[in-house]
Amino acid sequence: MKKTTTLKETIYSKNLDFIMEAHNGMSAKIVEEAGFKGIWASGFTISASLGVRDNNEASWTQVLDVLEFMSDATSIPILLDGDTGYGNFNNARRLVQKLEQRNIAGVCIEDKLFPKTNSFINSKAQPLADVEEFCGKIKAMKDTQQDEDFIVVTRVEAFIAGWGLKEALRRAEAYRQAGADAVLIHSKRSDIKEIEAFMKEWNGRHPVVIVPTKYYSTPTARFKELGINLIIWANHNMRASIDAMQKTARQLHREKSLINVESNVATVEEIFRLQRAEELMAAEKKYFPAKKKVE
Ligand code: SPV
Ligand code: MG
Repeated sequence: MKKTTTLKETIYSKNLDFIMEAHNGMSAKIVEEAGFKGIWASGFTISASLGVRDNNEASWTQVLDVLEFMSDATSIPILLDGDTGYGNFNNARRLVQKLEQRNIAGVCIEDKLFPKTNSFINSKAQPLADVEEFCGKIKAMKDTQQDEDFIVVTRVEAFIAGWGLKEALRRAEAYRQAGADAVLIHSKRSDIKEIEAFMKEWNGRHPVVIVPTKYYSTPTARFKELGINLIIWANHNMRASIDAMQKTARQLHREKSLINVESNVATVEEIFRLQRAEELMAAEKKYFPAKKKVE
C-alpha cells in the first residue's frame, strides 16, 4: 500500500492509532522498528536537532532535506509538522508539491502566523491566522496535491492562544469545510478538560488528532472513550536522546575512561545494523569486481 493511503486509512479508521516523533533518518528508523504505523516529523525536534529554536529558524528547504533522509530510511508514512505552511497559500501549496516529490504522506498546518512560536512558549501572546485566509491556504494545498490520499491536517490553536471552546469549534468547522482531512486540537493544560469539551461538541464529524505532551497523565483508555482517532507522541525520542547524551557526555568528561560507559551505550554493531551495512556488503559482492590477487 502507498504511504499516503496507509496514513489516510490510519487517521480515518475508528480505532485509536499512534504515531511517534522523529527528527532525522536514524530516529525515524527507530520509530518504524518499534512498530508504529507512522512518523511525526516534529518541527520542534527537527529544529532542536539542528540546534535552533522552534521559530522557523531552520528554513523550509532545510527541513525538507531532513525529511528526505527520514523518508529514505523508512517504509512507514511520515506526517510533517509543517508549522504555518511557511508563509501564505502560495508557500504552502509549493510545500505540498515538494513533499509529494519526497514521498511524504501528509502535512499538518497550524493556524498561527509566520514565523511561529512553539505552543508551549508565551502562547497567550500568539496571534492566530485569519480564518478565511487559513481556509484559502487549506484549499490551495488540497488543490495542489497529485495523490488523492495525501492528507492535510489542520491544527487549531484557539485553546493555546487563550480563546475558548466556541472559537475552537468555529475554526475546526471552517477548516473541515475548506477540505482539511482531519483536525488536530491542541491544548497545553495538564488535564483534558478542553479536549473533552471539544470532543463532546464535535461529535465525531471529522477525524481528530491530539498531542498529549502536557496532559501526559491521562490514561490512553480515556482518549479512546472520547473517540480520538490519532495520538502523536510528539517529542519523546528527542527528549530520551538528550537525557542519554547528557549523561554519557558528562560521565566521559568526568571519568576520562570508557570503562563504565561501554555497557550503557548502543554497540557499534547496532549502528551498522540500523544503517543496513550488510546490504552494502552483499551489493559489493554482486556489483563490484573481486579485488585482483596481488601476485
Ligand atoms: C511539534 O512537535 O513540533 C509540535 C507539537 O508542533 S508541540 O510542540 O506540542 O506544539
Ligand atoms: Mg511544531
